[in-house]
Amino acid sequence: MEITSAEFVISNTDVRKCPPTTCPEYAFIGRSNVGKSSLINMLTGRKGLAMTSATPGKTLLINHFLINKSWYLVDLPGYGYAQRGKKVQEQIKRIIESYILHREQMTCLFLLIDSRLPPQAIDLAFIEWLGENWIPFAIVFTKADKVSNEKLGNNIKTYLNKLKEQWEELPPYFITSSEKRMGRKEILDYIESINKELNLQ
Ligand SMILES: Nc1nc2c(ncn2[C@@H]2O[C@H](COP(=O)(O)OP(=O)(O)O)[C@@H](O)[C@H]2O)c(=O)[nH]1
Ligand SMILES: [Mg+2]
Repeated sequence: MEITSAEFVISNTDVRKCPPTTCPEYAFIGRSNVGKSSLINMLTGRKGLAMTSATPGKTLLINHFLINKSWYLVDLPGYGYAQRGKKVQEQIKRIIESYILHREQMTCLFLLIDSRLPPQAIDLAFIEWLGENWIPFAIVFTKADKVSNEKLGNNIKTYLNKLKEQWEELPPYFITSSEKRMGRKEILDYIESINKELNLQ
């Protein structure tokens, strides 16, 4: 799929104030600093579209980007940034959960996982919560340029094996590097196939 237009539309902390359109939405979530905003920029080919930062925990907002005038990419606040303090973390949790549970337009949630690390308890707990709530999701392993191919392969295998302990069927997964533009076509093709099923374009 070609991206012909990508526009920032609105930032929110309240799901009720998200765009009132019925376009399908593809949302990106994961721990702070995992590479959500960089991935959105890489997918759209617009460097400054989503705000990226080397300091974790900057985005506390739900950000909507309209793509090809027909569907949205959504940058969600990152979870699990301990330095932020309990109260703020609770607030972010509420924002994330209300978007995921109540936003009917949300078609698929892309959960970003740092490909350099062994499975993290906070991500596994989040995946379990997604399962309990029947949320359609796919996994995106990020920062693949930062590990050797061997380590990358092993880490992903370990992750999938961990998921198999809980899941009969594994979710779709993608291996990406925003730095190397890796995984771009795969994710965009996946989104396109869902849009087609929804009879969009
Ligand atoms: N090498 C490398 N760095 C990345 C990649 N994706 C993100 N980063 C860096 O990781 C940091 C956090 O990225 P950001 O997109 O702001 O993460 P977010 O908090 O999940 O939105 C930034 O310094 C990015 O430059 C990647 O694929 N490769
Ligand atoms: Mg971000």
